[in-house]
Amino acid sequence: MKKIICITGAGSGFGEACAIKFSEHHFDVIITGRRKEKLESLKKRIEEKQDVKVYVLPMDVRNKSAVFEAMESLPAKWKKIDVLLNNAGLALGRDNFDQASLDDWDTMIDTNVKGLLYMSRAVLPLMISRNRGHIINIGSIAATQVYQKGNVYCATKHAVEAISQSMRIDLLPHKIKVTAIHPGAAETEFSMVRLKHDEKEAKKTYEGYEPLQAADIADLVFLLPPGRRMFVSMNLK
Ligand code: NDP
Ligand code: 8X3
Repeated sequence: MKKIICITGAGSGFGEACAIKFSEHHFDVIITGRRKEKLESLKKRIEEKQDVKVYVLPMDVRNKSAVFEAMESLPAKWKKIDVLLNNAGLALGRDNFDQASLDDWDTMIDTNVKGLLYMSRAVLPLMISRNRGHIINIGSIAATQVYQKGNVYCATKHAVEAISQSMRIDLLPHKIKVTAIHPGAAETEFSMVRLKHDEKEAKKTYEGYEPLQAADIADLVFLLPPGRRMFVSMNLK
C-alpha cells in the first residue's frame, strides 16, 4: 500500500515540484488548485513516468464549504492521507501600507491564512482517526522578517509560523507531526502573480542574487524529518 500526500497549489511552483518529487518516491498524490487544466496536465505527466496514482481535486482554498466538501468527496482509499502539504498561497502587490489595495490584503489573508486553516481542519479528522499524519506548512522567510512594502504578505506568513507552532503542540497527542518550511525568494510564478503579470517588474525581483528553484524546495520538503522548522536562504551572486 502506497503512502498518500495531498498538496494544495500543485499546479505550479513548489507544489508541482513536490508532487513530482513525492511521486518519484512512490507516493500516490492528491493535487489541488484552482486551474484544473494545470492539474490534469501534471497528473498525465506523473502517471506516464511513475507507477503511482494521481487524484485531481480542483478547489479554491478560500471557499470553506468547497474545501470540506472536496475532502468529503474523496473515495475511501484516498482519505488515508499520510502527508498534507499546505502550499497554496500568494503575495499580491508591493505597496506601502497606506497605499496597498484592501482587496489584495483580503485575498492574501483568505488564501494564506484561512485557506491553510480550512484545509488543515478538513484533513485532520482523517489523520486523527488513524492516529498518524504529517502536516507541512509552507511559510516564507517573511514568517519572521518584514521588509518594506511587504506588510500584509509578511503578516500572513508570520501567522503561518504561529499556526504551525500551535498545531505542533495541540496535535502531539494524536501523533501528528507538523513542519514549517520558510523559503527565501524562489523563481516560480510567485513574482508574476505578485506584480500582476508585469514581466519586467517580476524579473527585477531576482536581480543581484541567485533565486532558489522549486526543485530545491521539493528536495527539502521530502527530506526534512517531521516536526521541524527550517529556513532556506538564497545565494548571493
Ligand atoms: P506559484 O504562484 O507558482 O504557486 C502558488 C500556487 O498556489 C499556484 O499553483 C496556485 O494555483 C495556488 N493557489 C493560489 N491561490 C489559491 C487558491 N485560492 N486556492 C487554491 N490554490 C491556490 O508560487 P510558489 O510555488 O512560489 O508559492 C507556493 C507557496 O510558497 C506560497 O504559499 C508562497 O507564499 C510560498 N513562498 C514562495 C516563495 C517564492 O519566492 N516563490 C518564497 C517563500 C514562500 P491556482 O492559481 O491554479 O489556484
Ligand atoms: C516569498 C519570498 O522574500 O518575497 O515569500 O518574502 S519573499
